[in-house]
Amino acid sequence: MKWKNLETNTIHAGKILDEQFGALNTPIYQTSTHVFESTAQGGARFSGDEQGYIYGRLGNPTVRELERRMAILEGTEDAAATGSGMGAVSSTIFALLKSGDHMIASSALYGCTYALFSNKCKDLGIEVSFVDICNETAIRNVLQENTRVIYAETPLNPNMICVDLNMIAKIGQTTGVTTVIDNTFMSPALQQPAAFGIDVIVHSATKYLNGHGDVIAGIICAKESLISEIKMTTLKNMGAILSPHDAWLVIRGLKTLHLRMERHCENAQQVAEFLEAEPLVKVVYFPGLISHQGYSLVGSQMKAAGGMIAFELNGSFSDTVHFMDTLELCKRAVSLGDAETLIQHPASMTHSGYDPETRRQAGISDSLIRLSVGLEHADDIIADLHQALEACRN
Ligand code: LCS
Repeated sequence: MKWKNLETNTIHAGKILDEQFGALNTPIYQTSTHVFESTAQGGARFSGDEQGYIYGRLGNPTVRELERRMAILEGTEDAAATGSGMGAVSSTIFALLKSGDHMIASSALYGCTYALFSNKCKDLGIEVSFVDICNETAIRNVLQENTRVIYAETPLNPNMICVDLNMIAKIGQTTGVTTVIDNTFMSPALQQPAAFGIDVIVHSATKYLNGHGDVIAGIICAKESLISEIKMTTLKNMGAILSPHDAWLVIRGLKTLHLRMERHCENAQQVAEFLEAEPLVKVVYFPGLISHQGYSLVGSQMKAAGGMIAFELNGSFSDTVHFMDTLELCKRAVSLGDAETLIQHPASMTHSGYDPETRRQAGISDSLIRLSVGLEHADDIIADLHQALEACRN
């Protein structure tokens, strides 16, 4: 059942009722396989004549509940849960593309997605054009007969550039190319790409969806036929499936998604305004600032600006390192979307897989710092940033 408001859906929608015991919380079906009543039943499940569970890699009731919940939250027909965000990206891409096909992707992307597209896709004979994905002409200029996929994140990891979903969807719809958006930085609480006509939404559920820094997981949301194809091909045969326990942790996280996102957004707005007013900070990239490229999309495409900020210091690389090493509350860690404020240096960490020149062209400078603003009191986060900036002034 689906309710009118997302706040209710994050808690209730897609829940599979426990008819036997009436458990409020979804049980963790921690089982690798399912018993058939008869040989004939086993055969009927394999042939598809009878619905039912077979083996954990092909489906699990707890994982299924997460999938149902995410399909409702993203507004797609169905969803498939994966063992990581990269499992979602790779299972999608290899279901949609084969040797000889062409894909258009954003030049800035999460580092491992970029590595997958630039290395493994190439090895497998899939051609990828990396472009400025905000530029409609640049996209149209590289469209080919064999283009099958347009792929982007919005906001882009790590430089926070926002991509116009209407523009991407329109190109996909007029050319028949499948559009894929990684919605990790926003979550469906702030942005629902399917509502703009995007075909496939992928997530690292490790981040905001789970929100507690205790699971690695991914989700693919799309129409039923594509999800079924992904499940029967790349997911089943390449095996990037999610465990029942991890699915349960993400379901638990989802119940507070809307509340957590509200606080992430409020805190990030305050932190971004503080950083922008700081003389030692050269530039702040945050969609909630009027100076930001994506500001006009807040309120139209995005319900709010989110909890992620990127910024650069006025100073050398060693000043950046000194600033980061002086922080006490903000934790030096990759990942994002957790209760704790996390800070990282993309050029040496998440995006170190780029060659330096390509990275620079993708708008990821050596002095860029990325902050995932947590759920602590905003004043404490700002005080920590302030004391670390003071240390750089001395
Ligand atoms: N998509 C985006 C936008 C991501 O930021 C990440 C991970 C992934 C996909 C992959 O998800 P995973 O397999 O890790 O669940 N991003 C990370 C980051 O920025 N820091 O550490 C991981």
